Amino acid sequence: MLYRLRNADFTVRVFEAGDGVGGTWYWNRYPGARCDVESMEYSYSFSEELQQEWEWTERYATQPEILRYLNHVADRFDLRPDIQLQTPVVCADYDEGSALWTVGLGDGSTVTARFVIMATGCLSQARVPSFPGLEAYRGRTYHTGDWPADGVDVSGLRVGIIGTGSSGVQVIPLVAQEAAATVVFQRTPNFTMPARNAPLTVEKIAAIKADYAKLREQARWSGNGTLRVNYDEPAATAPPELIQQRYEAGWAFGGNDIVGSFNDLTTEQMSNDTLAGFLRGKIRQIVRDSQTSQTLTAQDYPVGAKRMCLGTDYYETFNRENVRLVDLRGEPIKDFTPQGIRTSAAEYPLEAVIFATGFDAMTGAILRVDIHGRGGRSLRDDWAGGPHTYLGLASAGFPNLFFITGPGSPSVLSNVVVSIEQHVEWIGEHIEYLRKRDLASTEPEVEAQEQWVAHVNDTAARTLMMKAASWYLGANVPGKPRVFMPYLGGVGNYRRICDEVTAADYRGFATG
Ligand code: NA7
Repeated sequence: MLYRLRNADFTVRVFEAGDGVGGTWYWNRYPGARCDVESMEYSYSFSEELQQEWEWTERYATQPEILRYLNHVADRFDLRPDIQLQTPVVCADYDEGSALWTVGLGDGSTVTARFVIMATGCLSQARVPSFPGLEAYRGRTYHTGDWPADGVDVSGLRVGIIGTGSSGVQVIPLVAQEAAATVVFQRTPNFTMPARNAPLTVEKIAAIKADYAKLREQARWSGNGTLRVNYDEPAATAPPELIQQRYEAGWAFGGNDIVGSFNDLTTEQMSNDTLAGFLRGKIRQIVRDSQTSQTLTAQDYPVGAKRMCLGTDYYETFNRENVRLVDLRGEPIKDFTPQGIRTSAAEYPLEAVIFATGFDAMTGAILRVDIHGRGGRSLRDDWAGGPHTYLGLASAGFPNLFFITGPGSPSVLSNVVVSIEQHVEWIGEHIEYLRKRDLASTEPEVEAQEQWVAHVNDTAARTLMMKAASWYLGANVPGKPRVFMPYLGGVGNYRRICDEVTAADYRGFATG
């Protein structure tokens, strides 16, 4: 966004809480942290030189490699002079008279700006649940989303890990290799696909680079922003042999392409059950202890309704002597004691506890900033019952405020780099449009916004996504309203809608 606006001759300043660039890839430094979208696709397309120069080394890039990439981008385009690090933004107030925002920074100073763009990320507000007794616990504690920069040595320790989402699935096998004992506290079993990560071959890199522009365009108009193969036929009427063959091929290929095996897996429960059954069968084949296997296969929601995880030796790790799985459904955590964790059935002495407990997703980082718009109205109050946006880009009553991959856009249900670039382009063009016409402000019309919110909800309601207590729905944060936040209509379809809004002179936006 900085690069886009600077190229259009705007004065831009970026404020960043961390002491380096990278966002998610700056904070999530836990062992095993890796992207679940393939590296050649999970990268910027805005510069042909950049995409030709940069050499990804693995099918799925590790956190250190992605962080190196983002630092390279910052240097290559000379972005650092306009990025102010170690500067959290605490509040933003809109003044109707001047049509300017006053942004309050962590050090008490303020800046004014015509436009404020929240590039705050969907998964950047790490969350430690409030367990009784936690403050009295004497061991060490870590959160995967706020990992110490100089690493953590767990060798020889008894380590507890709470949470088995994407982060837990990645960190557990590596901790188990170092720690004396690893106790995994699982509330909801996930579905984990083998990543089948491997070094990228010179031939594969060359083939993609030779065709990069075309492949990027294909991803932009796809369902989820990747080059995944999606078969356009339902599992409901497919012969069992074909179903088995596709799933076996998907399992062997690795990654989450398996959900593209049939076109009704996200909408038809019985079709989804065929995939769930297949995956449970694989887990049972891997995990030797029958109780552990049962706990790992007790999913009570459709595949994909909680984010599918990619792992390397995840299920195999539960065959290790030094790993124990605790089923929190059978024995919930009562509290922390000074020595460890106490469940309703036992006390587990632990020298360190890793919280892989996720984030206040989608809205957490936006609402952490105390934002006041027209007439002093508060965004926190306006969104108390769930986020209200038009296209996930802006909210009525908050002129000249934009969200990159905000709630109500495909965001986390897409290759987020594709979605980020689309929003950056759209916002950049809209701001240029206003400047050209000498317009001081823009904001969604309430009617257009509410129609969009209804459309986002209707689209989700037609799928199986509402059948899980997921962070997509805010269900992981006690008291958070249950509203399905990402837009499920597909990346290409969403792009077309945004382009139509632009072509229709920003239909649904009131400018003045
Ligand atoms: P997730 O996917 O939100 O996973 C968090 C995990 O922590 C999940 O297994 C939760 O169980 C568990 N959790 C959360 N609160 C508790 C409490 N109070 N007690 C026990 N267990 C708890 O976060 P991740 O960091 O793994 O991944 C987030 C995204 O980052 C991921 O989807 C990728 O997009 C990248 P639950 O399922 O809620 O029962």
